Amino acid sequence: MTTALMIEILTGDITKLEVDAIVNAANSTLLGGGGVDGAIHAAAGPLLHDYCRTLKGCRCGEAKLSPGFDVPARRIIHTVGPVWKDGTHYEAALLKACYRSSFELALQYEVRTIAFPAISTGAYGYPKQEAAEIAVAAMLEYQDRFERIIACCFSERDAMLYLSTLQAMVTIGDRPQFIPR
Ligand code: AR6
Repeated sequence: MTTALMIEILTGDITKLEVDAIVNAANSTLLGGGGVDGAIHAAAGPLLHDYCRTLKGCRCGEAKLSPGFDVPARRIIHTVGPVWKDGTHYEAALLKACYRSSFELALQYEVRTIAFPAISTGAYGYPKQEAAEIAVAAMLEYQDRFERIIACCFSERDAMLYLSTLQAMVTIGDRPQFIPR
């Protein structure tokens, strides 16, 4: 039996996506920073910063929710990825926890369409291939409970990495289960 995957791989700016929720790769203060966090705060406007103050930070691997304010997404799920050290500091478990916490929070708020950036793979230095494997595994685990799960990559190269990772993970024997959308 072949089932359609609910996972889409896009290249682009996550702040532009019209989905129920976008995920932010934040830091533990939740008060903004560079990378995708900076882009989300810039696009959502100063009310996001004010709101995030009330959240009182977030621990690595956990997630907190805010409204989308001026971004098209209705909600923003802020999660804090691990800083890559050498792979022996629970980085993989923490990165998995980011995806799971974000999905669980999304389910609590009846989010049906959700987009993720490649958490931890920028300033936090997580190796991209390993991070993509963790991201895709979590997306496959939750795909039945969402209408759309978007992996929003910031470069074509990152998108190709996600695509090959997804294809490798859903190939049963030599029969690919990946259905491009
Ligand atoms: N849309 C989608 N993806 C993006 C965008 C965007 N607009 N901008 C960057 N990326 P990073 P981290 C990609 O550094 O590694 C911040 O300062 C980027 O190419 O944003 O989790 C926070 O405040 C990369 O693939 O997040 C923290 O201090 C991915 O998003 C720290 O950086 C993640 O890169 C978090 O570091």
